[in-house]
Amino acid sequence: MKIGIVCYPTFGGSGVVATELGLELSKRGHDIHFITYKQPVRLELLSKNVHFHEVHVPEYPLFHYQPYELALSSKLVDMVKLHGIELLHVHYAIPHAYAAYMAQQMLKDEGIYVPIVTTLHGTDITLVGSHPFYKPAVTFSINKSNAVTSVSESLKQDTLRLFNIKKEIEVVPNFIDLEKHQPNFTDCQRSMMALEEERIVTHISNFREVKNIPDVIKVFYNIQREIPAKLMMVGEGPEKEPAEILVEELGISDKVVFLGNSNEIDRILCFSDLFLLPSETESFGLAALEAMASSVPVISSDRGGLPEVNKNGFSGYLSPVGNIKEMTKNALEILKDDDVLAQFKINAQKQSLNFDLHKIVPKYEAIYKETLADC
Ligand code: GMT
Repeated sequence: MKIGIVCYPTFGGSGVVATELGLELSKRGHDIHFITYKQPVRLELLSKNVHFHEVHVPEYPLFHYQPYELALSSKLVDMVKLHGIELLHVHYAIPHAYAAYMAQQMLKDEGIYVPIVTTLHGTDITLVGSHPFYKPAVTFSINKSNAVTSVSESLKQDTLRLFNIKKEIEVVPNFIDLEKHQPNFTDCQRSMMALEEERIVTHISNFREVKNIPDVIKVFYNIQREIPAKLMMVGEGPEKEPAEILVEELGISDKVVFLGNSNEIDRILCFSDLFLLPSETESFGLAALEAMASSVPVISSDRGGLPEVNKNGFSGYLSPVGNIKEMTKNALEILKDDDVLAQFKINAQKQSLNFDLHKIVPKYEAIYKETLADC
């Protein structure tokens, strides 16, 4: 199939999932066209059947806001015609599903029909999309998509609760390429980061408010009072600076390393002992899955789709949002004892097998085939 993928090309989970999906589909013989404003971060290598088409939005002083949706829908029309793209898979309702619908209508006028598959990732529904300013457009775009998927059962239920949805929503969980997380393939340089006796605790995110960054630091603060430990903070975002200040105030600057955005997540996870994700909500928690695939147990909140990913008492522990005391207790239970840690590491990796890309990607392929057959 010739598939156009529209996503946010940034470090966010939706862009990562869309990119990994496109790459795997290309390996399975499909012709993949990424259409977005920048080359997606994990799309390092373009190949015979992986293409990238950049959406340009010319700066014009008359426009207070440059009309990205317009530029995107025009680009979609051009690319569908030029490359014979048969189906558009858009990740994130705003504005991708909306722009795709406009492209579909424009193409219809020229006698071309291109169906749209929309994947909901979470923030487009729970945090942004349900805002009254966007709600009518999001509801419309979802209902007009030919097929709709969500990355967890929890997100599906949120979508049905928050919007008037008339379309069937199929849950297709996020996935992981387990080969990329094989310790044998990674050059694990633990000694560069910590002393032999120190446990390494890691947090990876885009440092937005929803991630509850202060809770990451508070839990780590409690951990390092009990056992030797280091904290790796990976990512960039608005909450990073306040986090650096909090670390300074707590007097633990020598134990916390801010690494910024990284394309070498597997290398960092390779020397990590525990992953912290105390978010206010997560529709899925891809970062937690990546940690587990690298045999890193997870201490997370119990919100959204996290209980579908992290199994309490097996791959890590779940706690109510903000319960620093319980998160600390559980983290120490895992970290204090070598044998307990070793068992949780095995379990975490085992749990990640449920999300093996070889199991999940065929589900998208089946949805594409069904959608095309229905047109
Ligand atoms: O979590 C973020 O801030 C990024 C966001 C995104 O839009 O990329 O992530 C969302 O989609 C990911 C991929 O499906 C999920 O793993 C994240 O849980 C979800 N984030 C939230 O729901 C807050």
